[in-house]
Amino acid sequence: MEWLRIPCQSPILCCIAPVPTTISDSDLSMHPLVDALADRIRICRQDLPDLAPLAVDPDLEAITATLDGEALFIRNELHQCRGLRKLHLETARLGLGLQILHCVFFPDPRYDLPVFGADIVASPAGISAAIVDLSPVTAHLPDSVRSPLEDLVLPPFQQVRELPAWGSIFSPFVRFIRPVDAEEEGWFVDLVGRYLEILATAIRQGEPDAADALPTVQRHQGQLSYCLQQKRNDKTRRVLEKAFSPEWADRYIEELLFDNPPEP
Ligand code: BLA
Repeated sequence: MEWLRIPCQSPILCCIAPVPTTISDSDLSMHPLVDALADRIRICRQDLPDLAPLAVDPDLEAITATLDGEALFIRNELHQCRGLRKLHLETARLGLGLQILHCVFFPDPRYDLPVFGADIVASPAGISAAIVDLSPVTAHLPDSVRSPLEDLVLPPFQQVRELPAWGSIFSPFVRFIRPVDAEEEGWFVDLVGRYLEILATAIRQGEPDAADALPTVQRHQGQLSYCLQQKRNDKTRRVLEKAFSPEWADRYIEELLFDNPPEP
């Protein structure tokens, strides 16, 4: 078995893929929407105040496997910045041509900020799910976020999908769609860019509360609930279990995807 080290942009990243003999471009290429959205998220992320890389457990940052001769990999990027305790961007190929972009920016509970989340699921049949939200961690979104979201003009996506039951964590501004063509994919990337601009503005305007202040404690609780609800998405777990193993999937979900927020 040969091992291939795929060069990545971030110093904290690496991705080591076991490959049979050679690896072709098509083994590594991603759906254009996955690449375009990852690029847009990285551009927006770069402008966030006090951005710094976050250390990841080496076991979880370099993730690879093969399934039926196909190279599987997960690429993780983790950062922190003012107002956000953990910015996680993951791009992955997980077997049967399944490609995932998973992105969650978790706020520092001392700040009155929502959770930013975006997810794309692509297969050879096309994009099945594209979702973006700024999700509240208390009963309501902060005004600094709700008001500009209300002013957004939404593109006329043709196929809007229904949220699953665990999706009660999302805001009224969640967009869950299946883009029907390249134009709609472009609209989705721009929409995610707008959500991130709104978050960036709120981050710059916000001031932290004390770690033991009641609103901080309530926001910590709210973030915990967000993580618990996300863990009820069986579809994520099933894909990871099949590509790796149930034990590995459990650890990945509990320790990296939706680890409980530390006490503020
Ligand atoms: C659905 N998520 C899915 C599906 C798969 C994954 C295979 C089913 C596709 C479909 O319904 O069309 C898989 N998603 C993953 C995997 C990862 C991932 C393996 O992120 C990570 C390694 N999911 C999130 C986040 C959101 C999210 C942050 O992780 C939203 C902000 C949403 N995914 C989400 C929703 C569905 C979904 C709402 C549809 C679930 C359903 O209809 O039951």
